[in-house]
Amino acid sequence: MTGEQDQQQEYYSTLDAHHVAPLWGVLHKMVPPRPNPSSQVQTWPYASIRPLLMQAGDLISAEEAERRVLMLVNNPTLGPPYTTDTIYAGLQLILPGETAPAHRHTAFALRFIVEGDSDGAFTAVQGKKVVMERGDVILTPSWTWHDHGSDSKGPMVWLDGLDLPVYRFLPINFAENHSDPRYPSELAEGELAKGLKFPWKDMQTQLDANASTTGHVKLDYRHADGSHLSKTISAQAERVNAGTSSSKVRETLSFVYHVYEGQGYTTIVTPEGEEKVVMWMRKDTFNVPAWSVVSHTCRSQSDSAYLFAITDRPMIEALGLYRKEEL
Ligand code: GTQ
Repeated sequence: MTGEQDQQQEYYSTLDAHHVAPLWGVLHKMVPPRPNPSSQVQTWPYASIRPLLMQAGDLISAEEAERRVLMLVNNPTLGPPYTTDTIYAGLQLILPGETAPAHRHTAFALRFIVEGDSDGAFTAVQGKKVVMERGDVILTPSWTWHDHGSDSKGPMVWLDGLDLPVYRFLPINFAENHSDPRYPSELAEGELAKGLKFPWKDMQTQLDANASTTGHVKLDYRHADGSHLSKTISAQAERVNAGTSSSKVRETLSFVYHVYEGQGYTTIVTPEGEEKVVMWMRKDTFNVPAWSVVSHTCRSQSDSAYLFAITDRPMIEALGLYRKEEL
């Protein structure tokens, strides 16, 4: 070692004790030339997750668990609550006759119904009992009391999407349990459920009406006043026409995708240039790290594919960080 290196080593070894560190060793990691999400592309095929959920159904009640959820975890780089860098997602199971007791929290939640009869499973949101059907999106806005229940005949499964990773950065989530398992509620349908429930049939009607010869339609879920579903996370739905691929796009957004209907694959090229091809079928879930190039392909020659995705668009736009590139 030269005398100069010795001096540097000695200097660095003194810094820890003063709680300082040299930026010059890590500048390009702190201020990278392009986005560098920590999450990796991962898939949660429903065929492998559903049996695990049903096992959980045998092992623990919804009441005991409070929320009987298998979190979708982005291992190995990130643990819970990360499904992708900014979004938490989990698959929640409610069995006939069960109640997931009422609570409220600062975190915002949206749910996409994956499986279940349309005859009696509900989420009660601040006094409004909203019945859930496959493909519906149900919101539980920040700090609203909510419990889930089911008087239906079979299991009910939905995908939870929450902004929990935000509270790692802003550690100011509050939560409270209600004194009773159920918060008093009355059935809310049609107009009364507006703003809390976004029925799949309405979304599919819009997607189908917009289906063009280009083969790909993407629509954001919006409130009646045009605003996103929440200030943090929101959702979109896409139709990929039979036998076609969507054009390659990258955005500064992270996604958790869920396949409502169809068979195909999504090609994802991460910002580091790694290409992953996710093969999917109905009810599968996968994530897309921010600034990845994405293209979906519907493999069927006769039936279109429909994809749902949770995104962090509201917060990214609000922070002025939204960018899009068409390739
Ligand atoms: O249903 O309230 O997946 O509070 C994680 C946290 C669901 C819920 C989750 C929650 C909920």
